Amino acid sequence: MANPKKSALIVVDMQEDFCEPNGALAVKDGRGVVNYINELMSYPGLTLKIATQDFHPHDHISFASQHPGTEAFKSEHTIRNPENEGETQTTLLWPDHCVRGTKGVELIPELHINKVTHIVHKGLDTRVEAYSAFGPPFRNPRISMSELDTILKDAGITDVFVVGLAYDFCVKCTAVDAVEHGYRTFLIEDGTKGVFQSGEAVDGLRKELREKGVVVVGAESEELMA
Ligand code: VGL
Ligand code: ZN
Repeated sequence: MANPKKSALIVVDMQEDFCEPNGALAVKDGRGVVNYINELMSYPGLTLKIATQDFHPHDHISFASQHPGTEAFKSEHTIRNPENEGETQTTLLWPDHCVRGTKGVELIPELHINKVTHIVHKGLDTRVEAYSAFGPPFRNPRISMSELDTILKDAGITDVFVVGLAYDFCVKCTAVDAVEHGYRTFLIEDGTKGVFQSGEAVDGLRKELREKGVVVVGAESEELMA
C-alpha cells in the first residue's frame, strides 16, 4: 500500500540578521514574506511546521572577518571536509551574522512561533558551511548533520514545502537536499526573497532548482498542501 501523503512546511532562517533594517546580511524585503508564511502555517494539511535558525559560533568559517584580505559578498573560500581532505566545498564569504547570543540570531517576532512544531539549528560547526537545513554538503563522510531528516522521517513526511530566507542560498540548498533525501519538494516563491534579486539571477535559480527536481510554485498552488 502506498504511503499516505503527509506534508511539512520548512520555514528557513526568518532571523533578524537576514531582515531589514538592522540585519548584518539583510535581504531586501525579506521581512515582508513573513505575513504570507504565517498564513501558510495555518493550513490544516500540514503535519509539521519547522522553523530553522542559522546558528553560528563567533568565528565561523563563512565569515570574511576570519580570512584576512577577503571581502564579504565577493570573495570565495574553499572549505575542506574536516574528515576527508579530498572533499571540498567552495562558498561565498559573508559579514559576521547569526552569531549565537546576539540579537541578529533571533527569529523575527512577527513570525507566529506558536504555530511552529520544531526549531532546527544549523551552522553550528565552526569548520564548515551549512546552507542546507539538513546540514553541510559533505557526503563522504557526512559531518555535523542536523536533526531535520530524522524529524521528517519519524513523522512519516512525504512532501515538503520550503519558504524563508534567503532564496538563493539556504532556501535553495534546503530544497535541493530535500529532493535528495527522498521528499517530494515544493519551493513557494511568494514566501521567499534572495540575496541577489535581479531577473537574471532568479531565472537561473529557478532553472537550476527545476533541473534538480524541485517543484517551484507560487501562491496560486496552495491546494498542493491540502
Ligand atoms: C544564509 C548566507 C549565509 C541563508 C545563511 O540563510 O540563506 N545565507 N548564511
Ligand atoms: Zn550563515
